[in-house]
Formats: sequence, C-alpha cells, structure tokens
Amino acid sequence: MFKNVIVKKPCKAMVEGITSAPELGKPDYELALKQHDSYIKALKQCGVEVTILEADEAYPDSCFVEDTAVITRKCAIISNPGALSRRKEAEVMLPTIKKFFSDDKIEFIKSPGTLEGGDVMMVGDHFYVGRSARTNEEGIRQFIEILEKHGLSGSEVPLELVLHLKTGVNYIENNNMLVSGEFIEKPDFAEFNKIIIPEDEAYAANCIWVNDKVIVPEGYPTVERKIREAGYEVILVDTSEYRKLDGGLSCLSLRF
Ligand code: CIR
Repeated sequence: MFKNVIVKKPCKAMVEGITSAPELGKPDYELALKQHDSYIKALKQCGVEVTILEADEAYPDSCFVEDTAVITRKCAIISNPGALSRRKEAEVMLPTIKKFFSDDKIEFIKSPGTLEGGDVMMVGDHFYVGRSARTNEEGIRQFIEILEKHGLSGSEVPLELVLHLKTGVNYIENNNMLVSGEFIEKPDFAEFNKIIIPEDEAYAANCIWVNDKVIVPEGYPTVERKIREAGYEVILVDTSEYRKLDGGLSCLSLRF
C-alpha cells in the first residue's frame, strides 16, 4: 500500500519541455493545470497523503517528478537524469525527500552513471531497470548495488523504442502487468499475467496502481475495459497535455 505521493505543479515553461512528438503541438498550460488538479484529486481518492510542490520555472520538465528519485520500502535513491536540461531536478527534490527519510536511508546515483525514475519498475522488492537513452549501464550498476545493500534486488531490461521502461510496461500488482510493443515478448516478464495494450492505445500502457485502484488515462477505451475486466476499480484522468511532452500518469508522481 502507498501512504504518500509527491507531485509538483507544472510550470509555464512546460511548453518548452522535451518532446519526441512535436506534431502533437505545444501543451496548453491552463488545461495542463486543470488536468494536474484532477490527477491530485484521483490520488486522494486512493487514500494517499499528497505533498504538492510549487511549480519550478527553472526546469520545464519538472512536473515529471518520477524521474528525480526512486523510493523503495527501504531507502530513497536520488537519480541522476540523463537529460542534461533535467539533471538538476534531482538535487532540487532532495529537501523534500529528506522530510520522509533520514540521511542514512538516502542514496545517490552519481556521474558518469545516469538514471531516470521512469526507467524503474517496482515489483515487490525487485526493481526492473530499463537501459535507455536516459539511463546508462553505470547508472544501473550503481542502482543495483544500492538495492542489494538494502536487501532489495534489481535487473536490467534493455529497451530500443520507447523513452522510458514505464512508457511501455507497468505493474499493477496481483501479478498483472500492462505490456505494449517491444515488451510483449520480453522473457523478463514471461511469468506475469500480461494485459496486452493494443498499438493504437500504446500511450495507455502507462497506468498507475494506487491502493487497489488503477488510474488510467482518459480516452483509451480498450485499455480501460481490460483493466476493469481484470477486477480493478478504475479512475480516469485526462493527461492529453502531458502526452505532448512524452509524459504519462506515472511520470507525474512519486508514490511510496
Ligand atoms: C522528458 O522527456 O524527460 C519529459 N518531457 C517527459 C518525462 C516523462 N517521464 C517519465 O516517463 N517518467
């Protein structure tokens, strides 16, 4: 169960955020703010305490707090984002993490290692880490070493096509995993009950489980139906403006 969630409001500079899909257009900031409010409301419905950080105009992508840290049952690991424009976001997050963890429970990924939280998928005490354009081999090595020091484990999953591991695969507990594209056939996930995400709804592979409810992006009816059929209560949140920056539901929070 999760008790806490950290989010950060989007900043006006988000329109300059990194995107691989400029054809979708720039995000509408006012609409993004409204969608962020709905996201917070959905999280509260799941019974978590939400810490809302103010917008930070210095970093256009700073609402995507998931990339700045990985929070486990045993420790918090401050990341070292591979995207240079985002690198400092991790140290900006540190004072907030310190409110929840003592110094001996806070670890750091250090250069030349890079890692972004979007590449880390938690399955109990095991953490799958995507080797991506943002997370490198040295970052993964450090990350797994830290996990093992704290009695946890990790393994690497190379990815070729998507931005982050969790862009394409997400664990929703009870052995159920949402898998899309390049992840459908990966041997790493063979043991899970796979819920296959159709190509035309690939964006909705990024859903989040929060205390037995699943938050699903609005506008992806097949995915919504499949998750309901798997027995979950679904909460829909529109994330259209974040999609324009390659961001999904998981990217917008740290859950622990
Ligand atoms: C970026 O490219 O870094 C942001 N525009 C999107 C980050 C999405 N975060 C995530 O998947 N965890």
